[in-house]
Amino acid sequence: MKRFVEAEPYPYPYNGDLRPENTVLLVIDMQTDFCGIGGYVDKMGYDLSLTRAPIEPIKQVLEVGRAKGFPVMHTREGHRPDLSDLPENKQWRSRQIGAGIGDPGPCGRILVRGEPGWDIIPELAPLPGETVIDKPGKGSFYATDLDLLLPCKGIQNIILMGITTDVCVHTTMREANDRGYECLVLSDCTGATDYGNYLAALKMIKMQGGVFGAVADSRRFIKAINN
Ligand code: C5J
Repeated sequence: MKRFVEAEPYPYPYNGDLRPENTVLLVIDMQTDFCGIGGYVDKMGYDLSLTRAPIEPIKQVLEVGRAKGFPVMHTREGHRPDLSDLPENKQWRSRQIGAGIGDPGPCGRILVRGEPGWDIIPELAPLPGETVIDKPGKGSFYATDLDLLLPCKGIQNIILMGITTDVCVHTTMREANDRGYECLVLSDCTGATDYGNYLAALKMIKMQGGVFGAVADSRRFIKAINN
């Protein structure tokens, strides 16, 4: 049976083959550092309501998706405590905006593995057995084993959620797209530090017939998987 999500700019996935056996729900960087008080994004002075907006819609997608048997994977951006995997220029740039990666903050050392701010927020905590990918950069494929895990599980479709739309979600989607994965970004399950960037990031996906994949909201995705 073919199954499509009412998405833009085309019904997703292109071939109608949407099943728990070939589709992963990928939740990107829902960490305190990106959406919690005292975390990295908060220290930079951005509006936390923008990066917190996707929390409830993601919860709903995960609840239905898990019940239907879709695998869930989570990512966390962070660096080793000795910062040996932190490029000097990344640290330098973060210090320009007053939120130096590796420096102490209200939620521990910023974007450092094992610190409270680096943890996934309790509302979206991974369930036992769900895969968590620790990544040092924006993309979820670079310097991780995601590129091995997905083909081993037979995954063809990636449903992207999380933060931030224009940075880690986009980078991951672009990496996945070049590898031939069929990507869907759920518009209400993602957010950026700037609303204009959020809108632009979603628009970019839909250019050129869906240059990176497609966009739909959580309601349409849930409707499709409930069918
Ligand atoms: C950033 C992310 N913005 N998760 N990370 O550095 O988008």
